[in-house]
Amino acid sequence: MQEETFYSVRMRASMNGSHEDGGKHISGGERLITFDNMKHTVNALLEKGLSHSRGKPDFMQIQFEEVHEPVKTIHPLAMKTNKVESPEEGQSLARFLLEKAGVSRKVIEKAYKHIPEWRGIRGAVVVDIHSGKRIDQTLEKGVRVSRMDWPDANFENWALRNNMPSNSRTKEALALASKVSDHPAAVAELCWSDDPDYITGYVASHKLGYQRITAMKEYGNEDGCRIFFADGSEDVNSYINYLVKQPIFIDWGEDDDSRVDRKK
Ligand code: PML
Ligand code: MG
Repeated sequence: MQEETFYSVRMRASMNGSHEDGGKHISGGERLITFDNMKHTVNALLEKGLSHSRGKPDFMQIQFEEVHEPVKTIHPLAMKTNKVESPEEGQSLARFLLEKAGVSRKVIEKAYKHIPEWRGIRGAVVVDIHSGKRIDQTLEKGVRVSRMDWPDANFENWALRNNMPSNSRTKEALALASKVSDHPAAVAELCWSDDPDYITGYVASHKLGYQRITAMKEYGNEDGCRIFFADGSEDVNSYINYLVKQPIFIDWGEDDDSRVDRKK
């Protein structure tokens, strides 16, 4: 029996009004914590939203709620960094990796055609690998993956062993990608940031691990992307419900890093 009570804490910040009123998305954050960490976490999320390269927010919401579902612990995906010379090379590698993960070339190209029109969406878009169509019903909001966290001490061990700076950006992105891929309907994820000063993105899947790509766009560009390619013959509503509601902790162990490219 799980004895401790956990809380989901979420932050979203925007400029020129709230998201609902058409404001520009600035920053978001999701944490899963115990009550004694509440003040610290709320302060950290406040700081995150206030000091952002996308601009100064004039709307912010920070909310917490007790989580009633039992927390599941999973391993992080194994990570690999692919160094590329240009966004063109990065995007072409991303397409190659998506295909390797099980998305057909036709569906990849269909999704890429829609990326410009999806750029205002705050969360992720879910695309069916059979039809190439968007299958979530979340419109401009997108699917907001929440209720996951990676305890600092364990993340710092991971960062040390993987020669990575222990910054929260990678921690949050890898925690999210690991949660997203740990479901039977998940096939692959494609992501790059909407922050103008951050151009590394990734393709992730259960099979390929977390494949960072060092250039996915030009500096100064504020268009991000997050697409979850899913098997639409599975129960997609239960996948989306899992993404939003299932509480997940990430826990890394020494053995987890040999898993890049392993078979599902
Ligand atoms: C990383 O460097 O591994 C993170 C890449 C994706 C960042 C996504 C974001 O900042 O929104
Ligand atoms: Mg961002």
